[in-house]
Amino acid sequence: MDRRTFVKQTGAGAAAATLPFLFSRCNGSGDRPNIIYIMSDDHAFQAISAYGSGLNVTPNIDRLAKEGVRFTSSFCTNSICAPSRAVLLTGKYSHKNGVIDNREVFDGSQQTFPKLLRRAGYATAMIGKWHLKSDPTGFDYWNILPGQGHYYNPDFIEMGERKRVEGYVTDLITDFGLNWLKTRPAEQPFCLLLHHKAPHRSWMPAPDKLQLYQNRRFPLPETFYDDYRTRSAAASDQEMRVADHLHLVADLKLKPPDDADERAKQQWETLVSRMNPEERRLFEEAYEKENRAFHRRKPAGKALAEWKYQRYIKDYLRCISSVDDSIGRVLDYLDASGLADNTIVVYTADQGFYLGEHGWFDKRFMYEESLRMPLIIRYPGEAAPAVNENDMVLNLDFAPTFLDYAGVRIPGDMQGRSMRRVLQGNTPRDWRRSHYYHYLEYPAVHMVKRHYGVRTHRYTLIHFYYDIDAWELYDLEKDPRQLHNIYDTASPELVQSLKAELETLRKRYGDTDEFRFLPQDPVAVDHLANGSAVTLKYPPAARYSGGGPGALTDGLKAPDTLRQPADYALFQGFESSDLDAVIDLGGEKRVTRVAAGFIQNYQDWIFLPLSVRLSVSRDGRTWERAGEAGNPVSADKRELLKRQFRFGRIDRDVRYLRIEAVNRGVCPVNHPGEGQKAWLFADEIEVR
Ligand code: SGN
Ligand code: CA
Repeated sequence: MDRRTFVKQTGAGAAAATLPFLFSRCNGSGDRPNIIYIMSDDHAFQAISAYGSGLNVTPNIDRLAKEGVRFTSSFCTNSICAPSRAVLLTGKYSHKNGVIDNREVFDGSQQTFPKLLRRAGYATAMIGKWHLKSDPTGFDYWNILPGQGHYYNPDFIEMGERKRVEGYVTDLITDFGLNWLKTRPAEQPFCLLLHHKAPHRSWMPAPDKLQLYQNRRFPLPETFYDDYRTRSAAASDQEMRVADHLHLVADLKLKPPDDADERAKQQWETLVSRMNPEERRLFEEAYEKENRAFHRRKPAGKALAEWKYQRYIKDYLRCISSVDDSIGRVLDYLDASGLADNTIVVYTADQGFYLGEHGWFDKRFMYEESLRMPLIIRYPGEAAPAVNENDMVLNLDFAPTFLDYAGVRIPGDMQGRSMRRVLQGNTPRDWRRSHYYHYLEYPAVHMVKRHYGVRTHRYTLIHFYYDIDAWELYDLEKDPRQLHNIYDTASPELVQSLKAELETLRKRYGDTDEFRFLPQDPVAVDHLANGSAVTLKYPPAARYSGGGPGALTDGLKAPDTLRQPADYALFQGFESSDLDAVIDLGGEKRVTRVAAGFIQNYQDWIFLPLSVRLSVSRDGRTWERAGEAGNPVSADKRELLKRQFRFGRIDRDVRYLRIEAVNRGVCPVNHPGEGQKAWLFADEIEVR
């Protein structure tokens, strides 16, 4: 029996009184509202003109802000993509929904608000960036980007079927969204999640946006040259500085000159690989003049850092311009179709982002720029236009809010709270005055250490842990840019009360210490090269030096099975360069066997060497090949694994050994770091 016949049989009047859902249609007063939730990826509030930054103009987002409620105290609970999305769906913190970092797979069998809405009669759809690894559940229709997705001519997975689609990602997501709105079952209220990939790294603008900002010079953020002086090592040890960690080719579109090395050229090819010839021509042309000037001037030091900032911010804002256009198209459609009045439109991002503040790009930290999300909600029926500066709202609150509007009971295990009364301008007296945050993806790309903390209207208290034990405290009233950590100078009463609040929140939300770090003990090994001098042709990266030059022969090695996430303290890491090591045994010794250990960790861009070669010598001048080993393990293998490359039956009296392990150079095709520098991580070299 379908809904209509059921209503007829029970009698329209009686059903209306007891079963109001059965009467929902998408227009007209008294109906349950439709929901369009638009979320972009990494859109900083600093890059929305309604938020007053002055960087760019976003007329369509501004229009939404003028007609809706714009929040300035909207925060995420874990500032990174997949976790934020899991919080949105479940209304639960990361430690409850399982997606503590970008590496986890979302358990799609758990309770989510789209499932509950669908059960209550909503038509539901999910279009765009998903990033939760498992297939979407709870949607009548889904069409998602695999992983991070591509900007140009991307693949989409539509209801399980993967295909390449011609066009620019932001436009395509909008097309698919509008198409679904036009073809959805008209008798049901609907909930559409429209998730843009833009403006995520590597910030590739659409063909029609490439000329924007060509001759503009953006002012450097005040804190661009922050020296992190008062803060813990977490702030200085990250790897997300514009000056040092943005890649000239892969991120900043500096096409290598014709005489550049093959690797650099390969990076460029990877960047433009999905474009058709016309797109590629427009793209290369747009940057050509500036790129030529760069190669001529070869900027260094501050000039280089500032060049990088300009290129970064322009491409970022160009991507946002397409997102803004997309929002205009959605709003126009709602007007034209008469849906505007009864549709809740949300615009937000999965978290905040650094636009050069503190010298950074990316997110993750509990500092303001990445903690705060832009949030605008328009619902003409119930929410008068306003700017809400006071009420702390969280991405945890979306699920209960949508359920509340749909008249669905909010499950007791959801940890957020409905914002409905806040939107009505009638905030409950007991609305939160502090909130809890926990970031867990470390060690990993960008190397932001694990931390949790509490933010009140005035203070942020943060505890960094795992391979560090450090506290930071900021007075946001006196120090809104968070340059002065006052943890050591603040009054003990203040610190005590914030710590007590933090503990209360941890208890309330059921967060535990189970994710705390216990380093794996190294294994001691005794062998002939123990303590021998090692000369490296290419130096290891400072951060992954294994604690010093002797790391390859210090008699300590990692256990054979490594735990995820890996503790890299024992390894020497080489970024795109080979390991080429000469070991001096200090005198001739009889050598029979040699083993060299390496690891692969797909998600951290670390791969086993393509091959390992062993040579031996008595005098350090004439060398004899003593063995060569290829690598049978595919670079696509995702598990963290360790492999010993072994050489036997050497049986020679030698003083010197040379190990050459070939780094694959760049991450393979279809890897998230496709075309960018690959890492090689070496463990102890055991000689017997
Ligand atoms: C990629 C990016 C990082 C980014 C993460 C997570 N590098 O690894 O800069 O922090 O994604 O982003 S990239 O060179 O591959 O683009 S998230 O939005 O998915 O969380
Ligand atoms: Ca993001």
